Amino acid sequence: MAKIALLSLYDEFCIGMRYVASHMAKHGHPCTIINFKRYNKMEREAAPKDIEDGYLTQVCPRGEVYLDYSTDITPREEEILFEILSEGNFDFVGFSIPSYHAHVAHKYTKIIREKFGLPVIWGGVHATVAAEDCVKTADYVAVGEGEELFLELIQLLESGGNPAEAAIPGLWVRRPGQEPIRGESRMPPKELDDLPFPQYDPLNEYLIEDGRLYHNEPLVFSQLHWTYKMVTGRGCPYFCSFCVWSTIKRDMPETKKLRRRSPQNAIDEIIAVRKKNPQLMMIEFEDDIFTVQKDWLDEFAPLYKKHVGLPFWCYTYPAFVNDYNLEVLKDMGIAYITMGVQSGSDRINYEVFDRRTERKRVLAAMELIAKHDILANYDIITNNPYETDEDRMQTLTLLANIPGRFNLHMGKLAWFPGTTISVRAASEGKLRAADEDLYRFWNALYLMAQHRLATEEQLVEMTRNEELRKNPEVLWSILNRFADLSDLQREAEQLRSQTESLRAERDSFRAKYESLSGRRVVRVGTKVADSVKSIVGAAS
Ligand code: B12
Ligand code: SF4
Repeated sequence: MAKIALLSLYDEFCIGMRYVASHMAKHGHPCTIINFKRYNKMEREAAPKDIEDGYLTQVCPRGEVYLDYSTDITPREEEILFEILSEGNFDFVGFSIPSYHAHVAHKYTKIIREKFGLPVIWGGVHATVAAEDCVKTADYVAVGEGEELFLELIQLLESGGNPAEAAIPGLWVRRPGQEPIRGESRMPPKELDDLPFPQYDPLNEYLIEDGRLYHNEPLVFSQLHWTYKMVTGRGCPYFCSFCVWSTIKRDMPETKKLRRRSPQNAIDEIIAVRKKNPQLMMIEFEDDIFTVQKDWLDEFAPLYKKHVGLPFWCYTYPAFVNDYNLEVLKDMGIAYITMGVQSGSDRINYEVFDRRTERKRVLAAMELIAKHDILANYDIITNNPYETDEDRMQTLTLLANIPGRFNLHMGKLAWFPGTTISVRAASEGKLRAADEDLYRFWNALYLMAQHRLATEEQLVEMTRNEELRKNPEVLWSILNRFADLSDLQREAEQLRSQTESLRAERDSFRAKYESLSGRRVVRVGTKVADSVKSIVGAAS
């Protein structure tokens, strides 16, 4: 039987690849999961100018945070990867790739083919939206949902068949010196309940990180240890221009309808996972819009409360925020919720982002979330070359008016391959064309609005201040100072809660001692005070 290694890059969650692995195992082809580096490596620097996909930049009071995944693979980590591949005697290697890691996959695929002579198969979102790029390097590219496709491919290869002649739907085949085979698109599985749950056995997979190998040991440093990320469905009814769905719906319109698992099937997955990992503390529903179907939620909520009851997180969308949904989520134990806002300007949302959600609807949704006292995470897209000052002003005033407890997740517009906004911007000469200096100014104001460092009137006033526009670093120094203070506050809060728990421990120890010994434990300080009192009393 073929031995297969599946590699995830900087992402030990890798839900899609875990689905592929479990489907393979169900059909007699167990796969070894190798997590090459873990999720959440951040560099606090601006994106290197020479990296084409420098689109992973977030903006926060410390400045711009570039999610740098490509520069910290150490020689030892590389060596460990090669040792595993060599000792495992694998026949095939699969990679799961989002676009932002494609450069890492290109590099290692070439090395793996040269060093081990193994065929390499790519799947994942980048394979789906940019197969043309993938097939330059990967031997086989799985476009779309990969469970059935990967099984068919491996079965064919095992039986000595030639994938270039087999016309497997969804499969692209590299042919050096010739045009690649570009497979017809493939319909995804209709019934998600028929798929086995994603392979999840963290103790039995490999993780290469910190210059060493983690295997057969709990990954206590990883979110995977205490959070379980899952999807209860696939697909989204929308097609926002910056999102992967805009590409998929355009290129494969027949393949992408929202499909949902049955509520019981999703609950069974969580129950099974908790048996393997009883210390799980949090469930994260990665569905694009968890609240999209009322009937589904109505059925799911009581099951979740009864059989799971853990705090959870999910995404929502302004059109699916209402009192009823929020009550249900609150009753289920929601910890926090994320909602896309993207821009405060209706023009940008409608005409550029293809999002038909009015600003007033967004604000109403925020009011409701605040009313239910749910912690919110609002996504904002900045550094957008289609915006005018008027659009930016709309975002600024929206941010200044967000009610309730919230965080902002402010990311620069990401030019993912194939999205309608990338295609449009390329044809209009606007790709990566945002005025970075101007956004240095506006982003600082956005953050000041978020953290309530100035009133709406003051912020609007600042937008008219030419000196500040020319020198936004003044604003950034305030923001940096604010970040320092927030860090100190957080530390103080931690110390306070540690002191509290130590006190509680001491009190319970004291109570136990007292009940065992029948003696009252008196604080030393009290005892000394008593003796002083008695001496003083005797002397007077
Ligand atoms: C869950 C999720 C995460 C999770 C976990 C990642 C994961 N892959 O499990 C976390 C929180 C870590 C995450 C983070 C980020 N994410 Co994310 N995430 C998602 C999300 C919402 C769901 C993914 C999912 O599970 N889908 C369901 C599964 C079943 O589908 P699938 O992943 O496509 O897998 C199928 C196929 O692709 C294929 N397949 C997958 N792997 C393989 C391997 C082989 C060998 C084969 C044959 C087939 C195959 O078969 C699978 C099963 O059918 C998607 C949006 C979406 N709806 O897909 C965004 C998405 C993948 N994320 C995205 C982004 C941008 C990010 C961040 C950069 C966000 C940020 N700014 O911080 C970070 C980067 C993190 C990192 N280090 O990788 C973009 C990627 C765009 C792109 N072109 O690459 C997406 C598509 C969102 C979007 N709407 O555009 N994300
Ligand atoms: S609602 Fe979210 S997941 Fe759906 S298309 Fe828009 S950005 Fe993508």
